[in-house]
Amino acid sequence: MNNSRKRVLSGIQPTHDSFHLGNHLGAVKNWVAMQDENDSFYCVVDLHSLTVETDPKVLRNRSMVSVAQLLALGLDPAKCTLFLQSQVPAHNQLAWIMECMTGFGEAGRMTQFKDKSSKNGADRTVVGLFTYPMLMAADILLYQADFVPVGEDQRQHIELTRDLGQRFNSKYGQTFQIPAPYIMKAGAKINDLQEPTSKMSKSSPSQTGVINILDTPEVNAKKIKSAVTDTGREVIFDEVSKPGVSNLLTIHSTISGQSIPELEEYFSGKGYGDLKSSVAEVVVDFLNPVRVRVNELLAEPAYLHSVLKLGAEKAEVVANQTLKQTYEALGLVPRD
Ligand code: AQP
Repeated sequence: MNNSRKRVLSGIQPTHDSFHLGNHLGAVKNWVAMQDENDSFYCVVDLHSLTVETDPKVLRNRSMVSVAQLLALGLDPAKCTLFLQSQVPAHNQLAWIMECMTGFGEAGRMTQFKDKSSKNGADRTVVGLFTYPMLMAADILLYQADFVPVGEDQRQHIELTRDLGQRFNSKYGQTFQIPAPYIMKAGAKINDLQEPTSKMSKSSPSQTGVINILDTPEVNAKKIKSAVTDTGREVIFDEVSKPGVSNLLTIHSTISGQSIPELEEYFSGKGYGDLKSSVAEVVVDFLNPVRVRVNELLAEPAYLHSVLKLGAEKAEVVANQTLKQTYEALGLVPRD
């Protein structure tokens, strides 16, 4: 292996029957772009998804659908290591160490925890949601990752991971690489089509503003054509006064590769209806072959399992090495 290659780690939760366009444009698109030049580890973080109670059959199915989507979106097991988090036990083992390094107040300040727990109320919020960022820190630090490609919403969790890694290194000696977030400007936050000031989210109470990768072209085109737009008529990128139009332009630009100024020029003199039709066309053309490929892959479960087995074996070599160093640094007595 070329030693100048950087180590990359990222993960995605199998919390829904389909990923949405925000997951792809904010995260997975960068994973695909980074697999050629870097030593990349990508995992479906099924343990994280246990913070939401799910029927076991549904969870198993969603994990496999997630893997199929990642492959269909362009991850290549010959170029990256693709695995399921639960198949590499070192994640849970390092998570406990991270929990013992994190202050209670520090964990309570995580905005994702505050948002989700305030929506559900204390009695329906599990402790796992509180410790979620420490498991995420373990996911990242185990692989000595240089970069973590994520959407903007995950920036705070990466900051915590950096703090925990630095804290450990300064107390117990150099053990962890300190990772940097890798957040592309374009696509870092795709917003809900009906509420264009909130992020598109799998757990959004209404799915009418969420473009699911596995929905039919008709459903997705209809959602885009019903997107909320703004006052005025001009197609101009301005996130403050035109959040709906700006979100549609971002979606178009990140998929078509045309820059925002090019698109503004193209749509000058045209209306919001033209913009929506064009976005619908670009999105549907992009998603159609992905959906077909996902269905082909799901018809080959043995292949999907073989990809995951190989991925877990490769991941475990790196993860176990880091865990061993961590235990030694802490003074835990080795068995052999
Ligand atoms: N709207 C978004 N725009 C850009 N990036 C996004 N991501 C999520 N939503 C957007 C990025 O997708 C990656 C995987 O996300 P995840 O499923 O692990 O977690 P999430 O952020 O919790 O995704 P959701 O859709 O919001 O799920 P729920 O509703 O279950 O919490 C991450 O890199 C994330 O930044």
